[in-house]
Amino acid sequence: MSTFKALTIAGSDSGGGAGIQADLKTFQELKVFGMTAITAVTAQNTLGVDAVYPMSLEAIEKQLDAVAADMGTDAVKTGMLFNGEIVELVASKIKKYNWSQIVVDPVMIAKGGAALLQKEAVDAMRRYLLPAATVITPNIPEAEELSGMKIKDVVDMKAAAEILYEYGTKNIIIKGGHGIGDSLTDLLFDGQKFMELESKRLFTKNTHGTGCTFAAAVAASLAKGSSIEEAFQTGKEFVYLAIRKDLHIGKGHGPTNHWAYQESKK
Ligand code: PXL
Repeated sequence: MSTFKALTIAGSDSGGGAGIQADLKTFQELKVFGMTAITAVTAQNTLGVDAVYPMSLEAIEKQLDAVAADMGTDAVKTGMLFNGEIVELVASKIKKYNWSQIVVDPVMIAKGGAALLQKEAVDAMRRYLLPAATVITPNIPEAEELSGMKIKDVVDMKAAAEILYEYGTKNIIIKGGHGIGDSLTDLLFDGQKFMELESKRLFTKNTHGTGCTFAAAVAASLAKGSSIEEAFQTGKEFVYLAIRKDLHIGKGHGPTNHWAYQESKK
């Protein structure tokens, strides 16, 4: 059996629900060997982010070079990149090492409002990272910021996906979790056709790290050779179950349940 590998380039969440920690847990559950390049260390729990400590560009570069020099990877997932210089560095390394299967989760703001990407870095993301991406996975507020348009419904989500496609990303997945109503639609656009996955909306406060977890599941699936449609379905199912079987940890927005997906397969 061959071993598939994925590299996450993201921030560390001391609370274990989002960021690097969510990515590694998700890779592990999907039987993909996880590697990391940490862009920032956050001090946080389910109540919020207390502090953010970005790593130096040199430290990030050394991590990426070390993984590339010896191990290589079948997929890359990017999460919290914090500033424009880090965005540019990551885009240049993806190109240099000819990495493919690139999942860009354009993380911008934590639930409590802490900035995980500086405002001026959004432009760098559009310019450098989107053209390198196999798929980007914004939620509705992130898709609004990147596309420059307001999104109220699925028709708007489709229009925003078409705008984002023009930035050179091969596939766009806009997640509908920030919408309203009892059901929600996640949307995939590959430049030609749309695929919609609908589900019941789950009402719980324990949704910390859902975006990271979704993108990590997509990256793990692509690492294993799945099509983008299959990866989209796996990501959706993984996160749906992780929210439905939530763990009730901490007093605020708790983490999701990363082992629910595998338990459902037993
Ligand atoms: O879910 C977005 C996110 C990504 N990365 C890190 C985070 C968060 C949200 O809090 O802390 C490190």
